[in-house]
Amino acid sequence: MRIEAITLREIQMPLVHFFETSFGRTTERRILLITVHTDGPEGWGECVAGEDPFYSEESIDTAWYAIERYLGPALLGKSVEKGSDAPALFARVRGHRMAKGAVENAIWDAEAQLRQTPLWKLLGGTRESIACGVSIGIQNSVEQLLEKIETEVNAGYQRIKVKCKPGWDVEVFARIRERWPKILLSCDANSAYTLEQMEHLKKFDQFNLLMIEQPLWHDDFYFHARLQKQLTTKICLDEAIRNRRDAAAAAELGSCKIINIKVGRVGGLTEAVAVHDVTHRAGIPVWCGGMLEAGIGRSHNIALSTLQNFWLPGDVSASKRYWKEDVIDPAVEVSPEGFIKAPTTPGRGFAIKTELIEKLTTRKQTLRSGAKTAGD
Ligand code: OSB
Ligand code: MG
Repeated sequence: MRIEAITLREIQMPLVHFFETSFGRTTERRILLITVHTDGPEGWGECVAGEDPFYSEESIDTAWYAIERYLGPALLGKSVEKGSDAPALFARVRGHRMAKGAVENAIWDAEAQLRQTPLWKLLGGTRESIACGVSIGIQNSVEQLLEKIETEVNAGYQRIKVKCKPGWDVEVFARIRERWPKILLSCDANSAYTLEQMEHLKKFDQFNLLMIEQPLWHDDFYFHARLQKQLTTKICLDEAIRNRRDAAAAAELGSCKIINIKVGRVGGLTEAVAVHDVTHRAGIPVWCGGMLEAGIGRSHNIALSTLQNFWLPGDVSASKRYWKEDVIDPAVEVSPEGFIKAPTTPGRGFAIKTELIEKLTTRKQTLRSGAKTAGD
């Protein structure tokens, strides 16, 4: 496939309900979408970087910069056979993994269309449906949180994850367990604690949580290993795992017993599959995390989740939990038993609602082959 042009566009979409983590509250998403125009199919990718550099160093604006200046020019005019050819072309650029992932995943989408196969099969997926959980943000009151949990339990979701931080943890877990002693329940701290709170974190053990996600620093393995020795609750790393080497290191050090794979956080589908393979060999179960994606990102998450080692319910949930109208057709739906069916059509398996996307677009730029590569 010859890469003829790459379109960057920003769309803005209000969330149906605010989403709050230990690092802040989001009410509206600014999302960077990428279209890779080849001499064959057109591939789409979604950049999962947030509006601000609070989850990781990247934001929608740093991703735009990295793609416009470096990643786009590294691809334009080139012939690439497959999505997995992209990392080598991007290797010169350090970091900017969410930016890289957005472009690489669009090539995977184009490749799958060209080969007339669903993306999930191209990735080596074997599951025809994926198990779904939900991530529920910090609310204004515990009552509001309990109501939200009730809605999601009734909708069939197989695992409930609640965001936590100092002041919104053990009392909240106690109220949840009082009402639902048996549900699969986990928590996500997004790095809200330090080792000085070890005694406090030990109190989490009484609630039979499936895991505690990224309790300590976003870039740490060593102190998580120290903490894991003190807890019976399994630690799951999210932020800290950037690639397959991190996953291997975390497994060897005992920093965690579960890993959350996010396609964007590890730099695209090629690395996500590699992290999957490393964890599978190490006996560490994985699940697919989410970043409040619109439909295109959601479709890539679904494809990844069909791989064998994704046996824990992930954070990939129905479009309607976040959006009044999603940008793909059909929207992502979850069965009453809590599963999403892998699509059967080629590529990402969900059509793009181009008119809606056009309406939501607030800026757009097309890079064409022949442009100069920054740094050359
Ligand atoms: O840590 O998993 C996280 C959303 C934004 C940033 C970080 C995280 C999250 C979520 C949302 O938990 C999961 C979803 O998209 O449903
Ligand atoms: Mg997380």
